[in-house]
Amino acid sequence: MKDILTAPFMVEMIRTATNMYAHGWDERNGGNISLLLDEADVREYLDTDNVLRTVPTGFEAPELEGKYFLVTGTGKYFKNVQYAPDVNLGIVRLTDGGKKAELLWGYTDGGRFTSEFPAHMMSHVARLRVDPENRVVMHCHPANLLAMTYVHDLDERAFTRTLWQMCTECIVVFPDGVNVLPWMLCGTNEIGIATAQKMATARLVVWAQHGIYGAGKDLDETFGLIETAEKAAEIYLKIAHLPLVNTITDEQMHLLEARFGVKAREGYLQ
Ligand code: 2HA
Ligand code: ZN
Repeated sequence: MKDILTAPFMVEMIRTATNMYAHGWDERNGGNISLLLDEADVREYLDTDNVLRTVPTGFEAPELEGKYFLVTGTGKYFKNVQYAPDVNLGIVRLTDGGKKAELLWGYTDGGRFTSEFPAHMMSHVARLRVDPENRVVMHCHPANLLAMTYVHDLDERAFTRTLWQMCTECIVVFPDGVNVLPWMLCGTNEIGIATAQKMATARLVVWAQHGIYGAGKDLDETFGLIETAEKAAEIYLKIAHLPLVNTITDEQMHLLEARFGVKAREGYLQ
């Protein structure tokens, strides 16, 4: 059996959490990540018959039966992941139609998966339905996107169009746009269901006055997705109080669509 701390998925997870902390997106215990693992990869590092503990999830997700996830722990600080991955991260396998999570590695202080586990698992289900390649769900609290939800209309088309207009790359990186949930109580199945519904049509879901969810096929791509939206929100906050002299027009957006082979969300451009 190989050392799990050398597994590419583990190394990438640790680097990503560290980088997110460095970006200021994950103060204290803020944020959480879940990464869907291939069983064959897990078996290179763990005896998958050795279940350490079984934890009820409080929801059902039959589509995820038998699936393995590397997940950040509840109450854990991204800042500390690199120094004690086995305390701050865990590998679980969902069983009993998703109602139970079997711990195979990690959470060595007796901890458990993130309080946002419902939103993560339900979002995995939603994204896998539209993209079988999806592996990552990532949540964090980037300051500019968060700030934007205090001063910008939360209408999804309006919010998306503003972000697209802030950097030329945006429509190329997230042509599916950004969906938005109003403020809701976090950590609940209700916000999990609502997030998953929004994930059916976009890989980015803003939680107003809280943060953002991103989904993607690997950690790098998902990080980059949030990074691009956050950069756009930063530009918005720099210019929102100034007279607007120039913008990226819809005509120019159509040129970007053609040049980069992407299709903007239906009805979002004129
Ligand atoms: O505590 O970010 O949404 C982690 C969170 C909750
Ligand atoms: Zn949060």
